[in-house]
Amino acid sequence: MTITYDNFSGAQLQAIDSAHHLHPFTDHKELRRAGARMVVRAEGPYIYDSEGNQILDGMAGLWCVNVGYGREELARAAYDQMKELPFYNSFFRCTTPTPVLLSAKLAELAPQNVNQVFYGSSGSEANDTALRLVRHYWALEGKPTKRIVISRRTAYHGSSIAGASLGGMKGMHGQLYGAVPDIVHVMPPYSFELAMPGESDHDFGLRAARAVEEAILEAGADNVAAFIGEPVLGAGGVKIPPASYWPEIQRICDKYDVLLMIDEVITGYGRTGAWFASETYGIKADTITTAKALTSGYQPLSALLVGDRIAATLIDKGGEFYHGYTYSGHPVACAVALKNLEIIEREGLVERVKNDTGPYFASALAERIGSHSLIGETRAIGLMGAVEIVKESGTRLRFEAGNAGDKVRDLAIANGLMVRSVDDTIIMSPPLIWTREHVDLACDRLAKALDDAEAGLRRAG
Ligand code: PXG
Repeated sequence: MTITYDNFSGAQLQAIDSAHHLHPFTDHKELRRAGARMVVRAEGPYIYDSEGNQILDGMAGLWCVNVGYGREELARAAYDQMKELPFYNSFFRCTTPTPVLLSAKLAELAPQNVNQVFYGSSGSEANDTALRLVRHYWALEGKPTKRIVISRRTAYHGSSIAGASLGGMKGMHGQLYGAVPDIVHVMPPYSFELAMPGESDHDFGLRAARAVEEAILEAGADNVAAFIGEPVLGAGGVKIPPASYWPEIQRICDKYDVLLMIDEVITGYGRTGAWFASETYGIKADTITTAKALTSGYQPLSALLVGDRIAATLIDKGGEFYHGYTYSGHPVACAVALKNLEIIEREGLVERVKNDTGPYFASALAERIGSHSLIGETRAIGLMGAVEIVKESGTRLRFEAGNAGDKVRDLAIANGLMVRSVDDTIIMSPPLIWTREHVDLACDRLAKALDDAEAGLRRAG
């Protein structure tokens, strides 16, 4: 059965989409040739397309729908708030109740030294705020030369000019035509490709962290404002750092008085089995960027969580901070966030990921996917995971054609599992409501996709 939306068929909507809609991160000519998949509704852990296919959503929308789809309570929270007060701004000494209450809740959930919140509508906006804030902090402290931010290659920090500049995506930098100055990029902690033969995970983690120290020494600590990093590199391919990495980064940043900007747009609100991955890795952050799962994607909202050190200077010495967005502290988005956090708490989703589904997901990937002849490595933390596609299992040898990831992804979707591919890495970040049964189903479908892909990949070489 073809599901219709209002009076349009899926095919009609696709045609109109091709005529007028410029999609993000898309080769438009290619999309117009092929047409877009039309997702028309969703329930719990499943999405449904206009062809009537039910697909298990291994990506939680886009790393965000942590409480799953079809939550009446979230719709109700938005509806009630829209009726009461759909919008009022937070400028000019005004405020509204929901961002106030959400700020208190976030201060309660955040690490101890983090107690202030600045709102935006996206992760990109929040990182723009973070960048302005750390540089402003040093200027207010009488150290205006501390401007450089150190980041990592393959990091993703958003798509605004500041976000793309902070990020380490080569293709994006190629189209910046003038990045924000004073941002440098070092190696990411990606042992699967970057560890040397025989190098232990521990030693590799230290080496990757010391690339940050080298960058600080090269620039001069007096010129370095901050290090920015995702606790686990997400869009770059779920690159999980060795246990030795973050403690060494912390030591280095403390030693040279370099602030720590932690980007938890993906890892925030339970993804790694803690409210924030900063806790998972014992990181003492000066700023924590969050968005996505703050509302489980039901409303666009970001919250930059600001540590006491920066906040004290900003408040005591800063005067007016000339920065903010119309929708900073949007009352409806904040109402939905409050209800979403309540659901996560009430259903114990963070604990479930930590104690049950997270460990189960890691072992299921390792045992049931890791044994496949196309797999070089599987890794997971909480409910985010990756599998590396290679020519020979247990090696790093890639297929020359370079599109194995896309092929397996397409076959996974055809088999009823939504995943993402990053080069030849398949990544997953499912809703936190997944049970062991959903993990099993995902493994069945991914294994089938690998089987379906194998002959073609080997033929192409
Ligand atoms: N930081 C991180 C760590 C992110 O993952 C952003 C910032 C930017 O957030 P906004 O809300 O401005 O998009 C993100 C976003 C992908 C993909 O392909 C990932 C993101 C966005 C779009 C696509 O995996 N992450």
